[in-house]
Amino acid sequence: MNDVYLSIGTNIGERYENLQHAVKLLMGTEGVEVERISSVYETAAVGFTNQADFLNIAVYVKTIHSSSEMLKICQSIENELGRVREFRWGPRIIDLDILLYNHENIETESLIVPHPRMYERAFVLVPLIDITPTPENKQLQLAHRTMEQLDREKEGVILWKTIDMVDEFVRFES
Ligand code: A4P
Ligand code: MG
Repeated sequence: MNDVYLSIGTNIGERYENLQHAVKLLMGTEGVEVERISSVYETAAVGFTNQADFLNIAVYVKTIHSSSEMLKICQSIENELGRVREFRWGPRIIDLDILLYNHENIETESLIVPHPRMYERAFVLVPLIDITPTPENKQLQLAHRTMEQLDREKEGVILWKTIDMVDEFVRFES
């Protein structure tokens, strides 16, 4: 089994429902086990800043799928939720990014892992740290160390809903 960390973000429509929908689709994917989900954070937009705040979470899954298969699974979930790509870093119903795949460094035309911008982004690191209380590889240790230097509130990351268990996440109604 492979250990994969995903970052999921949304800033259009019913944001919490979008996250739930994406996680339910992940849970329903053969060969994918959703092991942990972070709390939900409301985050100021980074990159193109003139857009609505996001909800962001991180998810830890175990999977039999390769990294390129996982990318396809993420993209098919984005499509299923009706994501339309207007411009880079623009508003989105849902965005699923692969942060880490085992502790591999991957660089293909369609996939770069660790995600190239993850260490600059509190909206990625804060949820990731939630689900990795004891960081067991160098990439996760770097995520923890980087976040220790940052002030999450200054970075525009605010706790929106505490989540302790996967089941609780998919049951909660916003
Ligand atoms: N791709 C390469 N590596 C990966 C990876 N590790 N995971 C390729 C997922 N995809 C990866 O992605 C563009 C291409 O990246 C894909 O074709 C894939 O082959 P996309 O999802 O189509 O487009 P995008 O999301 O607009 O681009 P990108 O570069 O993924 O954007 P970012 O850097 O992820 O930024 N602010 C807040 N607060 N919260 C957010 O969630 N998200 C973004 C998106 C900007 N600002 C945000 C947030
Ligand atoms: Mg993306």
